[in-house]
Amino acid sequence: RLDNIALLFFIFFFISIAAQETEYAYLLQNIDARQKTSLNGKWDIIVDPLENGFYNHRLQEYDKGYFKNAKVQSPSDLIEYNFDTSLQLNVPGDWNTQMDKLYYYEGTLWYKKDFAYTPTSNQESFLYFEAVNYEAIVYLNGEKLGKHVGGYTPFQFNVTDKLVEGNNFVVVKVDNKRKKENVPTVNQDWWNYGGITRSVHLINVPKSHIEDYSVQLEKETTTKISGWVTMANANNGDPVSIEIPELKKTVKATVTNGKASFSINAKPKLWSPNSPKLYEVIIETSTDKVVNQIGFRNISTDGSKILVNGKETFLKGISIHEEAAFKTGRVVSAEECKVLLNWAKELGCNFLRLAHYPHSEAMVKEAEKMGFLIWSEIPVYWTIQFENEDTYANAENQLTEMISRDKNRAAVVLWSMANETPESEPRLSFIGNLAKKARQLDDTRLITAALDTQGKGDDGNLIEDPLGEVVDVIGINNYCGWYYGDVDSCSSIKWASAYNKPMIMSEIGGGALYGLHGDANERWTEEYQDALFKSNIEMMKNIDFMSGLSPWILMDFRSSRRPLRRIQDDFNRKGLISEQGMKKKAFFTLQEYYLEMDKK
Ligand code: GCB
Repeated sequence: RLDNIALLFFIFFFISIAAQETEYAYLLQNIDARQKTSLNGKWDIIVDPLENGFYNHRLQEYDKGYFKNAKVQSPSDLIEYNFDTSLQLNVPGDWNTQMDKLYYYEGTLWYKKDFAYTPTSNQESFLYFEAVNYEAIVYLNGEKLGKHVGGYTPFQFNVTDKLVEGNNFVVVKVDNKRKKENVPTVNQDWWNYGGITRSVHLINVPKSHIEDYSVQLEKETTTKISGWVTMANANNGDPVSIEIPELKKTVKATVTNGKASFSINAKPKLWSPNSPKLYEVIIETSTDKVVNQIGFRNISTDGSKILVNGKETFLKGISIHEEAAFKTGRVVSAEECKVLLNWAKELGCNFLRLAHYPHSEAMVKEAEKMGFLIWSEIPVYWTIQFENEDTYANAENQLTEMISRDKNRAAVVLWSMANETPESEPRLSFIGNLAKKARQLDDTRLITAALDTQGKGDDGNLIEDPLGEVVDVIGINNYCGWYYGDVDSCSSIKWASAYNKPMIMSEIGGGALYGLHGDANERWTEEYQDALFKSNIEMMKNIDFMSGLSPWILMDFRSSRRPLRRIQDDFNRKGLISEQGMKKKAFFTLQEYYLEMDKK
């Protein structure tokens, strides 16, 4: 019996350690509107390929790591690191494009930042990271706060009891080593930019504060706005008011067990690509008040059609990686997002596939203001470990954080579970479970995944992957004229589907080096890419169940899979625009196709 008790104790002990390691709170919403201090700017860094600041020489995690930020007290002291005299990097930003020596670096790098803090009574403080690629272990004043895994979603720590009056320091161990069990796994066709790639904030909220909220049109209606607000440190019966001044609506709700639910009958002007109307929504309690700009729209399907606010809408899109034009590297500002978005507008798009991971909140918000419908994706990419439970937990966590952050964004209409995954039973249940989770968290949007697994029917390609059963909208990536088939052969390819569901051609494309001209059958020329687009457009015109497309890709982007000298030079050249902002011929071909559609 004693053994059993000891065993139980150990199990409990390990569960609580595991929970400490990986459990983070809900995400504060719309942090732009919160009182906060920016921790952006120069951070001191130490490059640590051997993880010397984390493990001792016996490779055990030890308590005198670099996170202690120790200083020499007397001349005889031996301390073999010093943040104060170290190199610096900008946050937000990837390390690869900030320092030549770090261009190919994948491993551990330590970041440190000092900041001043003055405590206020009845307040709580959160350290909020918009994204760190890939694994972050965060320490405050030498003490571990926790760990976050996944390179593209936000996370936060409640640091109220850990801040001190005056000087504080935060240290982050960032590790972007690729691992088989990770999401994404070891191979990916984009650059594994490491670092604190998005902004860091210290956010102050009242002790009794609004944690999270959802304000959306109820599924299948356009006149009923409903949702919920969750509160920290609130009492049962506390009042919450939800106000939409422009609609002259205010509803009162009360908190029960930390949550208040509400619904409002209203006739909002609906958000749509042609009229991206946002309303100011004010949520207020006796202690806290938050403001958000929220749009109301409905998204649904009818057979193979996609309906926005009940109206059939063809998704004229483009795929985008979140890389900055001209300087390359990760985007770090709304301005850099706008450069990409303006090009998509010029192309005639009403839709964006934000591939292959959740893009920054700035990207989503700017796109929303401009009227783009958005496909948002988690990096379940190619052959990840579908049989590994930890891999699943990781993917589900990234999905949860993506939905938590963007659930109030009308622009987001599709949650994508995966890209180009190979057919198998474990993969079907893995992605099936993700889809189930997504629907639990948000039943208003459509679920999709990009597939490259079509088979052959009597008369051409046949979409019959069993994953088609799971999703609401089927994405198809297809590279006729590039990875298979002659360019000329594409136009006559026929498609059929085993599912009566909308299909989005989520990728077609081919590479071209801007300024390289030649014959239409000469690879890497603009003429080849252009001919490929023309032939694929002819093919797509014949697919009557197609309801959108997002060719690959708006702009050339860095990828370590693309070494060909003088052509690729570490860039995937399938962009319609070069990384220096030069438009290739195919840009205008796709633009013309979209213009033509508008005339119909
Ligand atoms: C794909 C992938 C995308 C690649 C692209 C390519 O199918 O989804 O991530 O970059 O092909 O260029 O090969």
